[in-house]
Parts: sequence; C-alpha cells; structure tokens
Amino acid sequence: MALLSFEKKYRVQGGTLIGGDLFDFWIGPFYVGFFGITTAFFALLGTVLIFYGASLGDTWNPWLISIEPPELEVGLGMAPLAEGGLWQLITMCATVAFVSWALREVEISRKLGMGLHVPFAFSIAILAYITLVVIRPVLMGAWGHGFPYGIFSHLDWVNNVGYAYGNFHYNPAHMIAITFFFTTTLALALHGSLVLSAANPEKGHEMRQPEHEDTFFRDFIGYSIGPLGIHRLGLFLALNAGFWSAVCIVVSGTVWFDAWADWWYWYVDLPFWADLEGGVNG
Ligand code: 07D
Ligand code: 07D
Repeated sequence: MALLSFEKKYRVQGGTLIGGDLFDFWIGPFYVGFFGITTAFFALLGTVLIFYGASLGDTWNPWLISIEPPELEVGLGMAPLAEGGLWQLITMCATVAFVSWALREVEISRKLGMGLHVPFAFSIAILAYITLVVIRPVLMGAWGHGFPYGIFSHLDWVNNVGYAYGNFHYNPAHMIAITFFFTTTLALALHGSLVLSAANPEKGHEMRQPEHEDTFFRDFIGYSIGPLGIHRLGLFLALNAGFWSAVCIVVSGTVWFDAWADWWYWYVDLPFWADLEGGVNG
C-alpha cells in the first residue's frame, strides 16, 4: 500500500517498550514492533489450534465448531489436548495476543507522543475476557467454568450460566453494565448525529462549527458538555459498560451463589418496613 504523503513525518524511531530498534519498522502501513510479532505469532498459533480442535470434532460448520474447556473434575490442572487442553492453550494464546495488541498500541502512542487512552480502553475489554476465562474459573476452582470457543456454544454458555442464578437480570452489576451499554449508544447516536448535522452539510451549504453544536445543545437542554467533554463522557460510559460486565460475572458463583432475585431481600428486610404489619417480620 502506498504511503500517504503525511505518514512519513510520523514514522519516527523510538518509543518501543522492548527490543530497542530491532523490531522498530513498518510492513506496508502496519507498525510491527516486538508486540506486533508476538500478536501475529500467538493469534496464528491460537487459530491453528482452533482448526486442529475442529478437525478432532464432528463438524466443519463454522457456527457449530466448539472448543470446550476441561471438565469441572480437572479443577485447575492441565487437561489432555482433546479433553480441554486445547482450550487451555488457546486461552493462553488469546490472552498473550490481546495483551500484545494493547502493548503495540502503547508503543504507537509513545512514538506519536499521545496519551495511552486507546490501550487503556482496550484493556477493559481484555479485563472482561480474562475475568470470564481466568479470574472467575480460578476463583471457582476449575477451568471448566470458562466459556467454550464456538459461535453458538458460547451463547449456550451465557444462557446456562444466566439461568444457573435464576433470572440474571436481577444481578445488580448486570443492571449497571446494561444501563451503561444503553447509555453509550444513546451518547454515540446523539454525538454522531450532531456532528453530521453541523459538519456534513448539503452541497453548496456552509459547514457549521463546534460553536453551532454547543449552541444546539444549550438551546435544546440548557447545557452543552463541549467538544472535549463529549469524548470524555463517551469513554467513561463505554469503559464502565465493560467494567461492570466483568464485575457482574465475577461475583456470580464466587460471592453470590443463589438466585440473583434473592439478593434483593436486603431491601425487603430493611427494618423500616420489615417489622411493620404485613412486612417480612411483621
Ligand atoms: C463488532 C468488533 C469486531 C469483532 C467481531 C468478532 C471472532 C470469533 C470464532 C474462531 C462487537 C469476531 C469473532 C474472531 C470467531 C471462532 C470460534 C465487536 C465488534 C466481529 N464473543 N456474544 C458474538 C466473541 C462473549 C454474546 C459475535 C469474542 C462472552 C452474545 C461474535 C469473545 C459473552 C452474542 C462474538 C466473546 C458473549 C455474542 C459478534 C471473547 C458475554 C450475540 C460479536 C474473546 C460478553 C453475538 C452468534 C460482536 C452473535 C455475539 C465473539 C465473548 C455473549 C461471534 C471474540 C462469553 C449474547 N460474539 N460473548 O460484534 O451473533 O462484538 O453470536 O471474549 O448475539 Mg460473544
Ligand atoms: C468479554 C469481549 C472481549 C473481547 C476481546 C477482543 C478478537 C479479534 C479479530 C475482527 C465484554 C476479542 C478480539 C477475537 C477479532 C478481528 C479481525 C466483552 C468481552 C478481548 N444481558 N449475561 C453480559 C445483556 C441476559 C449473562 C454483558 C443484555 C439474560 C451472563 C452485558 C440483556 C441471561 C453474562 C450483558 C442480557 C444473561 C452476561 C456482556 C438483555 C441469559 C456474562 C458484555 C437485554 C439467560 C457477560 C463479562 C460484555 C459478562 C454478560 C447484557 C440478558 C446472562 C452487560 C443487554 C438474562 C452469564 N450481559 N444475560 O461483558 O458480564 O462484554 O461478561 O436481555 O458473562 Mg447478560
């Protein structure tokens, strides 16, 4: 791919975390770096292992291929390859590949003298993944609590784990996560539409400026968060969605074992009404 005219100026040496100048080069448009090598290596190895696992199974239907974690009886030990060992190796490959991808983002940010917001944001997704396949299984004492690597089978896992706690919607951290997910889409819809309405006028019309965008919101709801603020808010909302997702699953089976609806009895049991006639103690 041809180099864009301005790109050369930004292709500066340095900023690497490891390996010095050794891997400090680009292949076409892509910065490589030590972590580019490790990402490519572990992503490829993980993919090869998924294909190998698929070859041991009885389907090549992409929706149905599934690499299962070990049985619960294996606990936190290593399992034979065909009985969950592949899942364990793929989990390691995926974790190293994701973390390498984040560290490659760090190196690029350092080269450009930018903040580390992008790798930080991706780290929250990695945290959610590691919570599902490492932190929670370790806390619960078995790798078998991780989710299977298959398009449909991982949906079954979410469904089954959800019903294992009655109605998962009553999990308060799940509620917070969902609320953040919904609010993120609201914020993005408002932000995307606002910017397009100002910056992408019909042919022949003059483009409007950020002041117009601010004024729109001041006229509309009396307040504008501003051009920098809206991105802070967006990042805050999105990262909280991922963070509270990790919380909602890590507490299920480690600090809370019953139906999530029962968690709300603390509210019913509050002394204000528990002792009233008709209350739980009344
Ligand atoms: C659009 C960025 C691009 C990424 C894409 C995903 C693969 C996997 C599979 C080799 C928004 C590429 C997919 C590389 C290939 C194999 C075996 C991101 C965008 C397009 N899920 N999930 C999907 C993953 C979990 C859930 C789709 C990954 C948890 C539900 C896709 C992970 C839980 C639904 C997928 C992961 C869960 C899905 C679309 C990791 C709770 C759907 C994803 C690594 C989080 C939806 C058939 C998407 C669907 C869907 C991938 C984890 C729930 C296959 C890689 C265990 C309820 N998930 N998922 O667009 O249609 O993400 O499923 O943690 O309804 Mg999932
Ligand atoms: C884990 C993905 C990490 C991805 C990474 C990158 C690649 C590369 C390459 C494209 C976290 C992967 C990259 C592979 C791709 C190329 C080239 C993201 C992750 C590192 N729920 N629920 C959630 C809702 C119900 C249940 C989270 C809604 C039922 C369980 C979110 C509803 C029951 C778990 C959420 C609903 C139930 C969840 C998921 C509605 C089932 C979890 C988002 C409207 C009967 C999971 C950490 C997330 C969780 C989770 C939303 C319903 C069960 C808040 C909106 C009632 C068991 N649910 N849910 O976590 O918290 O993203 O995981 O009904 O484990 Mg739920």
